[in-house]
Amino acid sequence: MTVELLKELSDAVIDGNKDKSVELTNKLLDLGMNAKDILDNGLLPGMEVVGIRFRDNIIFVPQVLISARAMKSSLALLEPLLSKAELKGSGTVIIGTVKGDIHDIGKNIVAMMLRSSGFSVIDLGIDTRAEKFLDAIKKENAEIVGMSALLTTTMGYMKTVIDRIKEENILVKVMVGGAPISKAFADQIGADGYAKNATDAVKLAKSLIGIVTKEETVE
Ligand code: B12
Repeated sequence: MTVELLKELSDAVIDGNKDKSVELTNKLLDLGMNAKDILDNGLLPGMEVVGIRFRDNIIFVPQVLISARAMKSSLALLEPLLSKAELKGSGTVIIGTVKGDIHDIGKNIVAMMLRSSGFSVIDLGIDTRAEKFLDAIKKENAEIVGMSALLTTTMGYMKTVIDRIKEENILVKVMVGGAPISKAFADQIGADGYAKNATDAVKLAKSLIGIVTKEETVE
């Protein structure tokens, strides 16, 4: 039954049916499914299909936008549950999507998961310039800055931000992510870490500030 409902939820995201997506998310929560499972097994697989269809020119920007809207409406229901842990004291993370890039679904999930693991997260939103990152890092005395980029044309901007951080000798760990980013790219631009998804982003953030033991650190 829940497997079918999760499949229906994926389909609602694919179809961009916001009302259905919200209804099914609530139904799964009522049935006792935890928010992380709904995200991983319902919403994300739906968005994956949207990505493939967009890539293959089967659907176009307007359809992707309505799918993103459906996904975001469901995420809004999951956020307070994912953020419930509130284990304060892990550290402060500044996060944002870099300049020129407006993709924020993945970045929002990473922010949500970090909050649920006790990090204090300041989300600078989308299309974020280096100055904005630097100002926030200094103002909040942040331990970590996380940058997201979904476009091959914007991923290079991460290096601009890292170079600025180095120029100003700011002591902050940099983690990067987003679909086109790889560990090799992260190393090349001088980031301290890369994570391929939100779960690994949390492990990475913890390892960057020395919370976990060596065996648990992310490659
Ligand atoms: C949804 C979407 C859109 C939506 C965005 C809505 C929104 N509010 O975010 C809209 C319609 C606005 C859009 C616009 C465009 N898009 Co678009 N979009 C997508 C799509 C289908 C899904 C992205 C997504 O949300 N994925 C789901 C999330 C959960 O995954 P994620 O973002 O990868 O995040 C996870 C990890 O990467 C990681 N992560 C992410 N951020 C971070 C940060 C840190 C610090 C860490 C550690 C980890 C981490 O954790 C996340 C959670 O697990 C992708 C396809 C794809 N396969 O990625 C194309 C895609 C990214 N878009 C693409 C393109 C071309 C565009 C446009 C240029 C289209 C156009 N012609 O106008 C514009 C660009 C606008 C701009 N200036 O940014 C291309 C990019 C190609 C390229 N090589 O650069 C893609 C790959 C589609 C394709 N195959 O052609 N898009």
